[in-house]
Amino acid sequence: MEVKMTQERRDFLKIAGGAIAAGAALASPLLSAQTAANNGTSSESESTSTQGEVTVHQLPTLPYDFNALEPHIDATTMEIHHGKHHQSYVTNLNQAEVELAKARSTGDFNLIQHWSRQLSFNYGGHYLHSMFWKVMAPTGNGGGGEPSDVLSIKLSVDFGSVDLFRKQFTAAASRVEGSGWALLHYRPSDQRLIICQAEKQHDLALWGATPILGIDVWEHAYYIKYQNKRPDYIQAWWNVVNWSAVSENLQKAMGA
Ligand code: MN3
Repeated sequence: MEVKMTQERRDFLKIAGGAIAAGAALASPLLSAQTAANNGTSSESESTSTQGEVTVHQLPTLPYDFNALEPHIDATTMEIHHGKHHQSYVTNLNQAEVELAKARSTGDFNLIQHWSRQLSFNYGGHYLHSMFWKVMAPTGNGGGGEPSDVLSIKLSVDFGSVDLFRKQFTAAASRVEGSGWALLHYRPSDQRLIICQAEKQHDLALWGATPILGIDVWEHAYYIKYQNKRPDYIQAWWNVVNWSAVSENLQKAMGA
């Protein structure tokens, strides 16, 4: 991997570092995306180097211990899910970024379909898992219970009631075909919340809508404890939903 550090890049990092130190509370995938976007105009002149800046994505730290979500989600599942599955999305995402930069350097775009797909799949995995860890918390210590008043009102307006929201979300999660997610999104075009499914990490994704809550229903998320009983896992999962994190996600998505 050859990534040359330009003066422009060094200057940018100094500025970005200051902003981060000042407490810019951006989730790591969003920060990475922004860093990449802000660097989109920088370029390298040497033909032997990778072309354009490459973001190095990192596995976020789990905000609680592996056993913190028991008995609803077991420690072994959490350890493998975070340390192996999520890590592999981060590793493969970084590889895709480097390979795409190499393709720009060499002008060889023969594998563009493969690496573009790897970028979508693994960025989807990194983004959704980064959110997933944060929208869960130990039961009775941030997890479970009911949404805040403001979020309850929003859910009631958009779905009829909080109970109807839960029913639709549970049904969507139960019936994802194969591996995927149920996701609650904020859609800015009409300022409402909508529920959708995602297959794998990215298929059926909605453009312009921001996920604020999601449940991973890949078998790796529940099979050790629940085997084929996905509905039991989904019911147990409601006990660890961190509603205040969901409210924060909504505020961010609304630009509030
Ligand atoms: Mn997963």
